[in-house]
Amino acid sequence: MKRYLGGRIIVQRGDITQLAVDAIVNAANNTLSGGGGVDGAIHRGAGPLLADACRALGGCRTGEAKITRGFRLPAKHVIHTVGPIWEDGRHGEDDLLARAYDNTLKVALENGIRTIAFPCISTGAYRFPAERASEIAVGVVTSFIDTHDGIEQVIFCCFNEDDYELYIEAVEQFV
Ligand code: AR6
Repeated sequence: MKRYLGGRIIVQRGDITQLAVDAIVNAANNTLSGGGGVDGAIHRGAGPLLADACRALGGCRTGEAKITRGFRLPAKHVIHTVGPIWEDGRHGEDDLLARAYDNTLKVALENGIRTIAFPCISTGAYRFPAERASEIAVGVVTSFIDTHDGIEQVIFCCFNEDDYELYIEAVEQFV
């Protein structure tokens, strides 16, 4: 685990469903009806009431974000966002990924969330190149927390060692 800016940014390896933070972020799809990867893990950890709560939200556009409770998870809330599916980088993917991070943080702030953990959105099933995604994620998060004191801590929760290394590099470029 690495801490930056007095602990305001943390880069760590691990399973996001284990984190007892105010909110964990789900890399969901437009239907919010569950799936594989981190989405599947979050639904398994939260239990079936999460799917009921998601159904009531009526889906989520790419780049937007919606909140539910965390149910049986240690996290109090889940913020569901939808990153872009990578095509070739010329279909607005960078901008959509940046909006997913930014809108998630806006929803967090509106709901009084102070501690939040992100997975590496879009870099699994949606095939967004991991290094490029890490730079976008870190760029948006550092500029957001710079201007919004309400967010006290952001954790970049990396499921694998490669992502962990990429995030350390990216954060060290920005801070
Ligand atoms: N904790 C933290 N990170 C995780 C975990 C976990 N428990 N499990 C996987 N990851 P993906 P996407 C990492 O595919 O690319 C779903 O089916 C994983 O290693 O979960 O945004 C949705 O329903 C990778 O780095 O999300 C959508 O249909 C990262 O999470 C679609 O996949 C994101 O990989 C979304 O695709």
